Amino acid sequence: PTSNDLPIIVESINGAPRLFHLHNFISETEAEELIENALSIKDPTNGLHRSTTGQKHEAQVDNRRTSDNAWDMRSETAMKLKKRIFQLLGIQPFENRWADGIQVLRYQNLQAYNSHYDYLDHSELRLDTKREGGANRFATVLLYLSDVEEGGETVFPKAYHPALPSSERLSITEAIEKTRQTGLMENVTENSWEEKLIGECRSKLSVKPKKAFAALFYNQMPHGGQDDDSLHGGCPVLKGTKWAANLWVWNGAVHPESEDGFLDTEWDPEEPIQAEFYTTVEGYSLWWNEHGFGPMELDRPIGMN
Ligand code: PD2
Ligand code: ZN
Repeated sequence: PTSNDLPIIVESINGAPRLFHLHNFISETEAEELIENALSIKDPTNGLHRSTTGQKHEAQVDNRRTSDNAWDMRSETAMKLKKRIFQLLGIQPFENRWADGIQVLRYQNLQAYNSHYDYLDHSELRLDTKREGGANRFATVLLYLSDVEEGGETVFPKAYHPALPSSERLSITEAIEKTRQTGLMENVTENSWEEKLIGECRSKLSVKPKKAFAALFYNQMPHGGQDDDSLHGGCPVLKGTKWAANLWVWNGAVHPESEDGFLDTEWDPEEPIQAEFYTTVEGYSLWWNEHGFGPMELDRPIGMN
């Protein structure tokens, strides 16, 4: 049970992709605490900043993800929610290494996250979940922290809402046309990715954001591999501000320890050596001879070539 003391209800919404609504999963107070914590984090890596895509040293600003985000790695609320999410997914005991941090997202007017897969598509063997021991993002839990006046849905463009009669399905163009008539899209450029996404948001399967509401979907197939139907996006906010948070849960450790490196192929001396450094103690910086790579963050590995 949440701190509301109401029973959590898991409502099955769709089969492909596997999408569930979560009722009473997060309380209004917890939603407010996540926003307050995000606003109070001052360091540039974890505090609220323009979102990037790609992992670690490959991370870069992406003009198809225009939101701001913060990483809540250690607040009491974030840890409590992480544990609740693991219980929900039936992954016990709780293993912090099997998830990224709680990521708090803020979308202001017209900000959005174009459709993507949360499953990381790398050629790295350790990310291949069809191989024994391979780990990747398994499930995504989205926590909606604020009401949004218009827009800001999470959309699954490969599916229609299963309860929508097929005679009532709109094409993307029809949905864009209809929304343009409401006057909500005056500042949306014609033929932009935001316009197309809005068309999908208003015709395909989507979850409407609401304060203290939550949703769960799976990025992997039951026997491993990416679920191609799990493509999803964060719709442009058309009025108001959207606050949300996510947790990407893996089916194994996010960052395998070196002794788990059994999946790696043999080392080829022609290949550059890569290493990842992380610390469990605060206050350290990373140095190689005279070269300082900067301060180390807890739970934020620095990758090196
Ligand atoms: O904020 C969302 O609705 C959203 C949409 C798509 C979040 C994510 N993806 C994500 O964090 O992966
Ligand atoms: Zn996503």
